[in-house]
Amino acid sequence: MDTMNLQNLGWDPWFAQQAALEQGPAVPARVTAVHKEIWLLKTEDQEFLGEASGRFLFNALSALDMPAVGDWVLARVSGPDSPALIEKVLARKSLLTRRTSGKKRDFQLIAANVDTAFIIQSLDGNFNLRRLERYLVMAAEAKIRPVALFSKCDLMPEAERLEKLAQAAALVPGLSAACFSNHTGEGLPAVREFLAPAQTYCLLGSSGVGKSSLLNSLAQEDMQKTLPVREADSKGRHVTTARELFVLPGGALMIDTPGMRELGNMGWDDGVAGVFSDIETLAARCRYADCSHTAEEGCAVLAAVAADGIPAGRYENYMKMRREFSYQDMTLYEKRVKDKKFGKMVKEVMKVKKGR
Ligand SMILES: Nc1nc2c(ncn2[C@@H]2O[C@H](COP(=O)(O)OP(=O)(O)OP(=O)(O)O)[C@@H](O)[C@H]2O)c(=O)[nH]1
Ligand SMILES: [Mg+2]
Ligand SMILES: [Zn+2]
Repeated sequence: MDTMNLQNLGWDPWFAQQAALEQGPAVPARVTAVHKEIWLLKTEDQEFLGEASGRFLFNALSALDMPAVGDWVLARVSGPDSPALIEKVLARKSLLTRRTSGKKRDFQLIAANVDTAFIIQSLDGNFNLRRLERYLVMAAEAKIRPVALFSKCDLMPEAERLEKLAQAAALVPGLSAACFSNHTGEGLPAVREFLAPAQTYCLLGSSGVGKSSLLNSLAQEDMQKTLPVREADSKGRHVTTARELFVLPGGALMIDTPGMRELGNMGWDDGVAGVFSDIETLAARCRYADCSHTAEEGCAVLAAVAADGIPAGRYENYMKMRREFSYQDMTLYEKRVKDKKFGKMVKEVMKVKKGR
């Protein structure tokens, strides 16, 4: 298997070791786009379509097992007119997911094998530290280096920009953050500094913040379509509808994604613990081990909020994510019971009221 030329696409010993254990004619390729049940695959010198082999589908247990943008797969290429058959997804170095809010405890795949996430907010009304925290949690959970980028700095006076940048950088010690403008080009050299050849980057953020515009700026050509935001509320129009991987002129690999409508349904674990390490550290000092940090005596978290050691907004966001998480993590059965109990309670309260 000649894989020398795959290194420009991010191939490295991690994947090579796995591929070496496989026998047969399947070749490694990187997934650059997903369209329902068809995957666009890339090797150094060609692009081709792939579909999942029957055996692959049979063995796939959940959405997590399907190929995502950025994945390395082994595919059997047959002829020029028929799609290649994807036989295996190589173990990922990282995986960006979000939990879907449906009934099933399911995940939506965002991108695989991403090294760095560019978390983008625009300075024209999209700037929000609580939202940034959520994205930071998402990146931490996936074990991906986050970089906070603030777009449209042409719309904001310098003093205000610096103030916002400082607020963002203060969220997590050592967080890289920068402002830029796709329109004036200001700050773009600083963004380029984060890029390295054969490393994989993912653009994350609300619709309309300028993710595709940044891709185009960095590529110095229009790779992706962009559209103006709605004037009334500066909300984006969800122009980008699919995730796709592009090779930038300098050799960096960039995944553009559709703006996310909301970012609920987070996991707890490493993600939240990392981003809210200040609160988690305090929580260990609460008098009661099962302290809910809402009303208890001797709650170190509440004490810190009262003493302005922790901003109230940060505390509220922490508590909100905690609630979401504990609900998300219940089994479907537990949820039903809880919902039923709640329904019953509502009924009883109504009865009491009527009976009065
Ligand atoms: N003033 C200003 N406008 C910008 C900047 N970057 C992007 N825009 C504008 O913002 C609008 C939205 O940009 P897009 O790049 O399409 O946004 P997106 O994040 O890709 O949005 P979705 O694909 O919907 O998720 C376009 O009209 C851009 O011209 C910037 O730095 N400054
Ligand atoms: Mg876009
Ligand atoms: Zn407490």
